Amino acid sequence: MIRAGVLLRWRDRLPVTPRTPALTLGEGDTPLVAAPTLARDIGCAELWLKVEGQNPTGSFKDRGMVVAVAKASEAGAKLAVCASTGNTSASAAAYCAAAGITCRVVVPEGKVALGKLAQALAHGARIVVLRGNFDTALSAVRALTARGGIALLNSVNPYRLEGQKTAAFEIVESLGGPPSGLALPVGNAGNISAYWRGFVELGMQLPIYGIQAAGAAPLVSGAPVEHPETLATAIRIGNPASWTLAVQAQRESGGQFAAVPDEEIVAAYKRLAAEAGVFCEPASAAPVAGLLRLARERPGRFAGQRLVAVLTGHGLKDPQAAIAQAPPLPEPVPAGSIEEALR
Ligand code: AN7
Repeated sequence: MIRAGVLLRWRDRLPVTPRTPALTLGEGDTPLVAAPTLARDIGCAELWLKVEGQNPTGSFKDRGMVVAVAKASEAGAKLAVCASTGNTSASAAAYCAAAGITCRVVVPEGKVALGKLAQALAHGARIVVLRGNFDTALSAVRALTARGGIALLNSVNPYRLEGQKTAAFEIVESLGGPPSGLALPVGNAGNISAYWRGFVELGMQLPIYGIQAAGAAPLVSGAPVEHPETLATAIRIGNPASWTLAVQAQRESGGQFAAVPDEEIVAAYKRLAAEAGVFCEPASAAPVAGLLRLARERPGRFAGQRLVAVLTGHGLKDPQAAIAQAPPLPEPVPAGSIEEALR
């Protein structure tokens, strides 16, 4: 089967014109995978994992990036830039490569998962490592691109959210209707805003649970966090660009923001891989940790419900996190001892 991609499949719901290039790397159409043991502990009837790590560059960013880069190309852009905790830069680099646009990415020093940097480099983007965190990097590229001539590929680019809303359409299509509720990790808050827009466009209302890491939870505390910290580096963001839209999504959907400590993110990360067979990056386990926590705080609240957790990025994005959580490799054994070693 040839994968149509987001622009072709959802063209009637996207800002596509006859001059928009038919760009695709086969993004979208990601699976919903059942997680029965986690559903049991959350106390819901069904938990479905929307496995966004199966997008071409391994994260949900591809849905919006294909639209943003196609529109930049349509407008004649030659150079594009983004600030990123990693996944945006990998996605931007790949789509810019395919569209023939030069790409530059700005990442905060130290805290970007290696798989993501490797991708951006492989796709030919030049990386600028900025002293400071993601919030500093985003302000810098926003100021730079405001002067014109360079396309900005962060989710403050409205085409990004347009593309990302297609995940909501797919979920409704796959389940044959809206789920009872949806949980997702929140960093810069673009994705929660995009999902909400998707459901609203379908005339559907359901609670959206926006889960943040406890060390980077400005939407839970209601104030920016100057020094965000979490092992879920993708969502190590202290001042989300789409703050207002995210609060609107939470309020109008009847949902909630919640914070989960890193230990609970890691526990959910391990369970997703070991019990559901889905290896995601740490940030992507936050919504499952969040649902488990909300269920513990008010037992029975999800009874009978059909929930969806959005697993935003693939586990291979952050091999260091995976290795840090795994037991050490055992000593090598001679071939003659294999039977004993495998027992
Ligand atoms: C795996 O790549 O911000 O709330 O620069 O990579 O829409 O920001 C990544 C964010 C969740 C949060 N899960 O989404 C970036 C970046 C993963 C992510 C989020 C990100 P938003």
